[in-house]
Amino acid sequence: MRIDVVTLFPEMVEHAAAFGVTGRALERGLWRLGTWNPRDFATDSYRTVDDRPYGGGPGMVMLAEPLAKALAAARATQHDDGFGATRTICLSPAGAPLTHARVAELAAAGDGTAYLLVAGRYEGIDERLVQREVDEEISIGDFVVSGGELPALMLIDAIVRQRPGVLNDAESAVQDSFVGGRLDCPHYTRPEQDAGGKVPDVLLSGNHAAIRRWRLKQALGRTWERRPEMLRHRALSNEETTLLAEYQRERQQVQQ
Ligand code: 9WO
Repeated sequence: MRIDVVTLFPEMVEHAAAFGVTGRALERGLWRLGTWNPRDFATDSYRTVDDRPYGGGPGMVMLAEPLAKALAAARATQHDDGFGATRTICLSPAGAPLTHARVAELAAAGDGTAYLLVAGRYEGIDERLVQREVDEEISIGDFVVSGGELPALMLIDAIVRQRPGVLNDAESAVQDSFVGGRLDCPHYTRPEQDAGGKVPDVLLSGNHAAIRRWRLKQALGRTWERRPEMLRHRALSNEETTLLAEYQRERQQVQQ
């Protein structure tokens, strides 16, 4: 898989992607990153990439032409490198909300797939560029940030960590919790006792069946407390129903 990003701040994307799981996967050749600066495609001596909005108002709008040229150069390179089926995605609060299912769908593409992400700056991008060149708009949440780079990096991280061979076994296990439509259980490490209290006894018991049940119960209980709508979207197994009922009963006892 190859991911290209059109951005006024290519170093920001390259630097952030070089850390941790995404960086290790880059080094191992499990994906490739390209960045394209629209400023390099501006034709005037000032290398202008923005202009004032028609209709007036504050701020500046990204010019369509340097963006279109950057996108064309990125697609040509993707094609020359043997990547087909490019999908162009713009990061915008007006896009479709990103979900685990959406990430899984994007990550399930073949090795020969390339994505082209557009990260805007200023007040926005000329709408004609979006209409002509962008296949889909994705939002990572109902808030506004200063540019599309951080949302693009979040999308990249979420996709790359789902690619085959990227996570080791331990890392993969953590991820399974959200895939299962519930939140993760609480985690503890040394020391057994600190100012915040004691580690739950069951985790020190060595009883792996009891530990698994406790973790599943905590995960279901937290999901019920914090994100009840997640539980309405899936059926619970008999074991899960029993564990959640136990959690709810214990919670009631604490409150009385
Ligand atoms: C901003 C905006 C606000 C309301 C409705 C639609 C909107 N689109 C954009 C937009 O595309 N903005 C560009 C990228 C230029 C300004 C900074 N940008 C941006 C992207 N801010 N916040 C995001 C973003 C992207 C994905 N998920 C959450 C926020």
